[in-house]
Amino acid sequence: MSSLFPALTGAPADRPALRFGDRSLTYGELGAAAGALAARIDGAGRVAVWATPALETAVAVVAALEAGVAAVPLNPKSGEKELGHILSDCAPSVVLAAAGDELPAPLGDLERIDVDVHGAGPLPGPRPSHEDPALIVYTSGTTGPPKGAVIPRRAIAATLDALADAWQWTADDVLVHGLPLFHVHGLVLGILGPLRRGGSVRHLGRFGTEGVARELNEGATMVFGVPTMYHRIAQALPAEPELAKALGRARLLVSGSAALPVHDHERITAATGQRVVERYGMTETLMNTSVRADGEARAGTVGVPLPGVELRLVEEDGTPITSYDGETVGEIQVRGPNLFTEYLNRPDATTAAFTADGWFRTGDMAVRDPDGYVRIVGRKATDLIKSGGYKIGAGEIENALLEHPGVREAAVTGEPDADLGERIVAWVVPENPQSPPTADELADHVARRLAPHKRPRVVHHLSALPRNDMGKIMKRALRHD
Ligand code: MCA
Ligand code: AMP
Repeated sequence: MSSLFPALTGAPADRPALRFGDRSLTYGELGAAAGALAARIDGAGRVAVWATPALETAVAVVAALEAGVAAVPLNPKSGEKELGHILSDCAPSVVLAAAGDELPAPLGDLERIDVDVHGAGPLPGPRPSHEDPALIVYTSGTTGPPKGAVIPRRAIAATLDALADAWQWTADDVLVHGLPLFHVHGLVLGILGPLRRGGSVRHLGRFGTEGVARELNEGATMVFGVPTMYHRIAQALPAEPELAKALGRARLLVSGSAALPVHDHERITAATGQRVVERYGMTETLMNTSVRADGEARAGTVGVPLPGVELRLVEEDGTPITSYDGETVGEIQVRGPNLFTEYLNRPDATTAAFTADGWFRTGDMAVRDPDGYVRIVGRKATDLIKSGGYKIGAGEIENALLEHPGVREAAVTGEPDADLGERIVAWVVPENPQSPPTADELADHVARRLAPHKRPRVVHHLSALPRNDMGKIMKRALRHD
């Protein structure tokens, strides 16, 4: 396979590639730094990448892809339990991190390589094959610890080229980006996407409306964000006329990872004259659909299947729905070169995720308009929560809560939240009703063990959880009194 990033050798060496705050790299510098690091990790099997929002993360991932070594991006805020699980599951031989970054205990036994963003070495010659794993990205399921989705090089190339077609995305685009770099959205779309096009990316370090406005005023053309970010933009617009003007200059505003409420679409369009384009994807499938840059804007839809992606809706029993009537709800199944290959070490989960003829079951429920536009209406599993664009399994948090000595029983649900889409709610039966653990204590406990975004935002104490005759918790019957 040819390089995923032809611009590393084909673009003028002084062309800007990456900027994080006041640190930046041109294509020439990125190629040299990635070449030097690729030589050091050649044959390493798998490398973990301490995925802070920094140049080092981008250089580390590009080096791994050039070397044909699978990279496992790690959330630098992962708690010990989550990190321990990921490391024992994927068994990396090395961790790549920025010099000076402190790594927590579970990484202590691994060889560490500090990423030198000013390194210099030639890019490796022969390329790995299409099907070789490029990334292993951990993603939550309804129960149990996160699973590692193995994403091949072919899927990254296919999805980024399909998006280039849908969004008319070129080397002239400059992306403003404030997403984390340990998930598909921020890493594959936000970093690898501009680099594959030969364009550039300016990462804000952390999302803020001032940063978005500043970069758009200084020539950036595109914004990628999760709905929470667009909600915060919509909230800020009335008081920040400069933000409206800056957004009005953008070529393309893209939202994804969860549904952007129509109200936020409308507020942004009214204030800026711009529409926000939604696309729909998943860690396991990369991108499936999008509203096209040259297509009709239709708030509340995720557009049409991307080139090369087959998409169908199926009934509960698996029968395909053939009518596009905008009303019949079915589960979305997809097939195409954008799909992952497997869940690492989980053949059972991999088999369950696909039909016999190779369609991936997304678990997302949708209808299709007569002209093919897809509208997502919900999810099959109520135990999957989308909060701030992060997918979080209820079971994983319940298990963490049960490890707290003050918790006898626990159930976790999601409830609507204007900012986060959904917020995590914990329903807890305390060991001692006279001195139940506080909400902050439980939030800290979960944040420390798993990750801060998985912490419950609301905690209710109950004397018992509602259960059916089989002893199963009836989550729909959970009420606070
Ligand atoms: C608060 N904090 C804590 C605690 N409480 N830390 C430890 N213990 C606690 N008890 C810290 C947090 O770590 C965070 O720090 C800060 O306080 C604020 O936390 P929080 O309220 O959770 O964050 P937020 O500012 O509300 O975050 C909103 C956000 C974020 C910026 C929109 O949710 C986000 O970045 N979402 C992106 C998710 C994403 O990329 N999803 C892609 C996956 P600090 O601020 O320092 O961090 S989906 C995907 O990839 C598919 C393919 C797709 O379709 O895209
Ligand atoms: P993840 O597993 O974290 O990659 O998240 C994938 C899930 O995010 C999908 O299965 C959808 O439920 C949801 N998702 C992604 N993009 C959208 C969107 N534009 N609208 C609604 N849901 C979305």
